Amino acid sequence: MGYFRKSLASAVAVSCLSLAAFAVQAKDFRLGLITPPSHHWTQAAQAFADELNQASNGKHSVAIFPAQQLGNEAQMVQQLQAGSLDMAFLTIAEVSNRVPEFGALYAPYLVDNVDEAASLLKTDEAKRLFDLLPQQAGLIGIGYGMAGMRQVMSRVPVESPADLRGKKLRITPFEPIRDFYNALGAAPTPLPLPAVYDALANRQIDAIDMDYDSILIFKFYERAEHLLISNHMMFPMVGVVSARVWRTLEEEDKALITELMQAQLDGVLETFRLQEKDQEAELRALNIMITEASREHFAESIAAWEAIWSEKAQSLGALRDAVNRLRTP
Ligand code: 3HB
Repeated sequence: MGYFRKSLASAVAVSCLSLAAFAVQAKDFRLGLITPPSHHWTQAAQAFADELNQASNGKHSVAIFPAQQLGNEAQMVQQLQAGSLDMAFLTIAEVSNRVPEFGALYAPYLVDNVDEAASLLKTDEAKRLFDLLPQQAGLIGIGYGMAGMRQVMSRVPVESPADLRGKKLRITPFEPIRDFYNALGAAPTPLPLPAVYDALANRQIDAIDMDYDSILIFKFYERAEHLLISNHMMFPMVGVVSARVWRTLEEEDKALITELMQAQLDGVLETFRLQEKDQEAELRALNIMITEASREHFAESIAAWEAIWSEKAQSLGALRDAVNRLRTP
């Protein structure tokens, strides 16, 4: 074989090889979440998908499955553990059921408002919780997002938290919030977000624990006309990748996914931080009854909550220190 034919042959062989390598590395990822297409979390997931596709020159794609299309969060976590789902944006609800240490983020009045919530979720103390995820949940935590502070909307009049005693109150299905409302004497009723509107309309529940954003998106005020502005908890979200899938990725792809997903999650923190006041004003302008409550009104339930969770979630002290640090000028 002459020199030219030889080098042509090897060039063809090399390009076949790199084509094969290219084909092996290219991934069609799937990302699941429970929020509807109009929710900021879903929009951020879609923006991440578009950016990853562009930044990888079309090599990688991410299909987004919103509104529980792949199942509830418990089912999605199972799929992530099995590696049949690649990524998800999860409330800390299901994560804290599996890794109780995350329950510390739901300490009542750990933070006073969305500004503190967003700042706390960027601290090393909050991010250190991610170290537990691979071992205890088979997940890699990429970064935090959040929704707004938690409030209560009720079909029946509520003038103070004491009026919630005996009421069937919808909660996101997770233990820290259940313990908080049990301590208040309410009857916490776990229901995933997509089921809430109908449960209110059918009068299966009396009240709901919710953030301003979802109250507006889902128009819950049509079915519950009393709003108790309590700001009693923050509501973090975490962007995760299946640990099983993560192990198969090239370092370069891990870095790209981390950078692009983190940027979108930071955007979510910022969006919720900036819109909270306007959304409160929007709700105040509606024809609904509004009462306010603060930490003092919940003193007994907070003490009961602390008795349970200071044992289960030992990072609570470190998170409180971090909040105090944020408050010192
Ligand atoms: C919830 O109330 O369960 C929930 C609210 C959100 C996003 C996800 C879950 O804004």
